[in-house]
Amino acid sequence: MTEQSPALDNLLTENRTFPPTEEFAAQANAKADWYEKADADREAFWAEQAERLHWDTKWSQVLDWSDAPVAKWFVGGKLNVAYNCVDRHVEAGHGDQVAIHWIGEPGDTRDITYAQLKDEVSKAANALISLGVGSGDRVAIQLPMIPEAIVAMLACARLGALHSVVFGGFSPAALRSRVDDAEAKVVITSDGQYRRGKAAPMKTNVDEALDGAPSVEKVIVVRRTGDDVPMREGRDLWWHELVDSQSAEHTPEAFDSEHPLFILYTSGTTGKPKGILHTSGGYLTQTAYTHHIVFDHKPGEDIYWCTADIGWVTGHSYIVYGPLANRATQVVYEGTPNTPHEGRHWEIIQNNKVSIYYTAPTLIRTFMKWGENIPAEYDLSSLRVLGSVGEPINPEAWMWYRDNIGAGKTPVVDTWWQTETGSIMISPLPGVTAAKPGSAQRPLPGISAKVVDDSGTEVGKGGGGYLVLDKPWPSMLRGIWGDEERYRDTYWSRFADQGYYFAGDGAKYDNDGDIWLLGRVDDVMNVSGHRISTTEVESALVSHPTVAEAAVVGATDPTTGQGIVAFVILRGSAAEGGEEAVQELRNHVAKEIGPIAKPRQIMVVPELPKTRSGKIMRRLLRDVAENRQIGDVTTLADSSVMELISSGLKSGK
Ligand code: 6R9
Repeated sequence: MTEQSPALDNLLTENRTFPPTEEFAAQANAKADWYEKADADREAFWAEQAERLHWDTKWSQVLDWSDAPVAKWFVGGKLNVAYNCVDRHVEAGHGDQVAIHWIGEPGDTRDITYAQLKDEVSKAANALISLGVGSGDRVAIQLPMIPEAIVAMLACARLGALHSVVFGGFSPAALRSRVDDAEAKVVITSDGQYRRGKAAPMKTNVDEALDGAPSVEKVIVVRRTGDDVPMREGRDLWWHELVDSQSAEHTPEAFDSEHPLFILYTSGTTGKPKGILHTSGGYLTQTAYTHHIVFDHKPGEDIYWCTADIGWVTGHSYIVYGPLANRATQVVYEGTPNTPHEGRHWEIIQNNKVSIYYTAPTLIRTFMKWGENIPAEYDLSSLRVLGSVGEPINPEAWMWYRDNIGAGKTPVVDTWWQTETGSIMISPLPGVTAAKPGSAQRPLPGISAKVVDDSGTEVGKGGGGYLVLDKPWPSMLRGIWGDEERYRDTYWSRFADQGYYFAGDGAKYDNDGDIWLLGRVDDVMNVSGHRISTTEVESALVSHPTVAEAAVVGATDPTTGQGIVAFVILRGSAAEGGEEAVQELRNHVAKEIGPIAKPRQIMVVPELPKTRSGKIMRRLLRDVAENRQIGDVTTLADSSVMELISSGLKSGK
């Protein structure tokens, strides 16, 4: 019998652990026995979590999975999502509590209480009604990080209209394809946006995008930068003229638990963007539940800050729906982290006494590159929970985060989830879990995930393979807008026999059975028959003191099938690189995780190509490594990065 090679090799070991302090554990929202309790009766557990919300009509059945893979949660229940996020807090006497401390990039600020938010959302809802928007209609939103973005989303939710939020910087073509696919009736945008200290246009891009768009009847324009913009007669309306004059009275209607809430497009690695569809009751239950236990959030006490853009699912679930359902007071910041200086985030934390901070590894690595002396200048003692999302966090970045931002003692939660999962699925629980740097560790109580091999059989401890979700969960996607076939194909066909949801990520169990995420399976490298994850090699590179960021790809190799090509950004004085530095890094990887993972080639680059949510686009780096024409760059945060990389390499830098 020949031994079957593993779906994914397990190369990196990590022995550091950080158990919670007694003090934290004593006050934690999460309880250790919830895992068992949820396993004993999952539906009863979720029914209990759904009680966090106000239901106008109670459900008659927790889960209907008879039409799998399309789930129905809290069947027969009725609720209004916006009422749950706003009105009920006002009715409970918290109208004067600040919901949003908004901070504009140029330094202007706005504090919005729950009572004010209720008025704003009601007025915006009345404005949309005046334009003929009703239940089931689609509204596209392309706005910077300003309060109107949140108000617009909640106004749609209040009316049972679906929002489709598009990143502020997306090109006209990207906006247009999303508007067309969803057949949006109304588009909400702004005159411009502040980016890196400058006002940049937005409305002109939207005009270009919507030229001849068949579904669009009205465009609402928020004034943000004050720049002159052309307004098209009969189509375009100013937000302040339309919304401000509306009545602040609006009675929310209760919608079915499975009423659609929003569509959010995710590009995936290739092909046409997928319009991920989420519905109401299950989505709000799980976003509220996870925000409560994963961040240990205490309403009225904590100041919460999630740095995501509203155009990313993280902004939907952990700026808008989860936190507002839980009556959070949160910071919303409009701008970039280095405007006007590299301490901006720490200054905001200090001045607003932020206690919970949730950001992405890409930003943490950027902060590392800028140096720990910058956060050291600020008082960050208000922080008590730190979170990470979007990519695997390298153990060294995790340690840096805890040591330099969390004073060496705050819990760090590495939260794994996807646009498709709607909410956090795998994460340590602060106050419960002994944390390990770089590991998302364990599915949350009520959630089930496994690491399986090619045949769908669960791998043992120490084994690597594919991450699957083997049981339905309340905030799961209900489909891809307009394409049910693609929904089944993309997520449910790979392990159809077992009925597992295939997440597209590689993962492994360590010897304690904790889960480690290893990057997208499309990026896995095959070197002489060894299946090596990009994450492990990148983490080994980042653990070298000269490396700020690293991305690795597999490039065709005549002898080994694929060879590992690494792109690295070096720190400070090391930045020049040179042959010696590169040799040292190759040896460092071999020493950390074994000779098989030693990169064939290391290229020193000034930047890496990233999406707007900060994910490295390895596909484009593979094009460079294999000397191909560079592919589609439309979802890059900064499309000039690829030129920068290619020209630097050609000139031998
Ligand atoms: C929330 C979000 C989903 C993909 C996911 C995975 C990667 C997200 C991660 C993580 C390792 C984490 N990802 N969080 N990988 N550890 N904590 O990012 O949604 O933009 O749809 O991306 O992001 O690859 O499959 P989305």
